[in-house]
Amino acid sequence: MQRILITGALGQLGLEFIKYFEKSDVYVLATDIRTPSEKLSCEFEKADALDKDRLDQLVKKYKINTIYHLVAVLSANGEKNPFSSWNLNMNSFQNIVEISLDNNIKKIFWPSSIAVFGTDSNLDFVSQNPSMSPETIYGVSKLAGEKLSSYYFNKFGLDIRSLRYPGIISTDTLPGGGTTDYIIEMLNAAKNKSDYTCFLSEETKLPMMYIDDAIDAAIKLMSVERKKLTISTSYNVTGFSITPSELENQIRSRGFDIKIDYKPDFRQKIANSWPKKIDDSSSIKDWEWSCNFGIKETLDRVFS
Ligand code: AKB
Repeated sequence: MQRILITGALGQLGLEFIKYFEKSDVYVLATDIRTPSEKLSCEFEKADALDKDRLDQLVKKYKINTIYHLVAVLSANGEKNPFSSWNLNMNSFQNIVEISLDNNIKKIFWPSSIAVFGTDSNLDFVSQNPSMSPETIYGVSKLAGEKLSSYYFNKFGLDIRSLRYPGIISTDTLPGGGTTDYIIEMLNAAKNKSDYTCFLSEETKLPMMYIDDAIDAAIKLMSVERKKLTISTSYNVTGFSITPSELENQIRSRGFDIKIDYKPDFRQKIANSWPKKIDDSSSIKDWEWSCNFGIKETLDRVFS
């Protein structure tokens, strides 16, 4: 039986993984530095991912054999304090690696991001393995984690699996401190019939993915035989690409008449260094990834 530890469980992805696992036959221990605002459907322990001893005790106590390590300071928040962001992103990663080696953890899921690319990467259509020069501390830490994942696999056989997530769209569970957050803010503004000021310019195209596809992709990647995986860093995945003005048009075509202004801030520079479109053919080939939610399906779900 899978006995899963989720770190950073109260974040956007964590809460959705908990919902997903509720329907399946696995044991889940959720951990976070925060306290849940309502009762979760699984066991919860408050834990700081920088506290290696505490995590190690929990892994032993709950006989964990699989870890979803989701703790991270995202791109925009990361720029406010690069040193503490690096510390959290990398040292929590290293803690999970050491604990996994000590406790014979079978598999780890660790999300990477489109933030690993940079203006050297042919941003119009980013391939799986282009030249990469991330411009945020978040991107630098994700790229370092990718390289370490490959190193630990080759050195110790440690099975870390990873996806380079684009912006993830969920309106029930909110992200925090990302550059792609505008899409969720604009959708929620439409739902709440309130005005919205977008922090990116109208024409900023970025790749996005509906939350169900994000969860589905991780579960698929985690369930495939390791020998099928040709990439030991992180796989490109994508749903669809969209600009704020295209999203605004889509929202209007569904009858929402909200006022949207554009006032790009420091996050514009981050977005300018990120891909417009992603080539996810390696994921399609290696583990039969397919996306179910385009913009239409995503908006049908968001506004249902
Ligand atoms: C962010 O905007 O920082 C994240 C990401 C794309 O990794 N949503």
